[in-house]
Amino acid sequence: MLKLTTAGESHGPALVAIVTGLPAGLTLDRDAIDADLRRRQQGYGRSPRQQLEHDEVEVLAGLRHGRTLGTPLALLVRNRDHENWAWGMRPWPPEGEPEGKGTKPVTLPRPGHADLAGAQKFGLEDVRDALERASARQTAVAVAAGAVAKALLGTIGVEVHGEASPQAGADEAAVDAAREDRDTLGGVVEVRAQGAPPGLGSYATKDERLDARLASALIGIQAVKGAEIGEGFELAGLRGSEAHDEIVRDERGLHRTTNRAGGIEGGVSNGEEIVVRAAMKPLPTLMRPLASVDLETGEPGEALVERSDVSAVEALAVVAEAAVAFELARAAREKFGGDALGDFVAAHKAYVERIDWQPR
Ligand code: EPS
Repeated sequence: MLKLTTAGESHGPALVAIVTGLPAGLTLDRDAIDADLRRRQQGYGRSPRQQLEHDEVEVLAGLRHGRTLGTPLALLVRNRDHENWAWGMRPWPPEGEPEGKGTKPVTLPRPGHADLAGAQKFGLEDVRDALERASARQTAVAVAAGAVAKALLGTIGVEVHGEASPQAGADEAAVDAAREDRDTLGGVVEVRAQGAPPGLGSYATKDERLDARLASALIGIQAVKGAEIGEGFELAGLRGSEAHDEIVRDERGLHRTTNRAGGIEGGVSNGEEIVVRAAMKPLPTLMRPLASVDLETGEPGEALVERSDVSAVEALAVVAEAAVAFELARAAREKFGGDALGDFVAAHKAYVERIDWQPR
């Protein structure tokens, strides 16, 4: 089955991803993957780090002349900033280091980051050992994997797109004001998937429920504290007669007159557009730091101040799109199988014919 494993620290040499379970024969487009990597780097309020990085995918295994081999696909995105951190973030102990070139240990954890809990959990004296992996820099390679998932979904007519929600996104004026105040912002993003057939996921267990899986994929992204499927929290305040999507039969088969369920009922896709949202908390690295405690001395102090974003909501839209795409591709691979891409596409075709359904 489709699986993603990633590794990499924010200022280490590179981020890597291994995707297993892809069918053989899927054509990948390097430009399309890089375009998503560039989209992730954009947005108002990003850190100056984004001027240093020019994220591009390198493929190390699983691809031959642009087509997947059905073997593990290994992706790599380099951290250009590693050059500036090499003295502090080398994988091996530095030798012959010039005097004074070590990294000063971080001992003042930031409220809201994984700093304190990470240091306690892993017995770390330098909080940097926790924050480097907890950093959202890791999302770069997850977006590359998401672009691969989108290519697979594209073969069965499924398209996924994420954007910052206009109601709760951080507009430029709000970002400027927050920067002026040395503060940060969060926001809400929305991901929509068109063309997903009914029947992805299942209702039997939480591991199979597509809504639970998408919520987990979204909450699994750094700084996401809430996830919503369809009208989500709003449904709780409606009557049943107002909340559910009536069933009709038209020239495209069985469809709904509304889509408050966000395209998922009982943990299974129902053939309508899949609509999910994620809420991002304000980023925890503050230029005007909150109170903390120095883990070395036990004395009160101010939390670590380090270059960071004021807002990364627009980046989250791309990251959430990738996460949703990966989970939908995983569910589609479960449903339609296929060691060879042709088997996957043929199984999808036979299925939608059997259930007499066409996307809107
Ligand atoms: C991040 C802190 C910042 C962000 C980083 C995520 O790192 P830096 O201090 O190196 O600028 O820029 O995000 C990225 C590097 C990226 O590519 O998205 C954090 O603490 O999560």
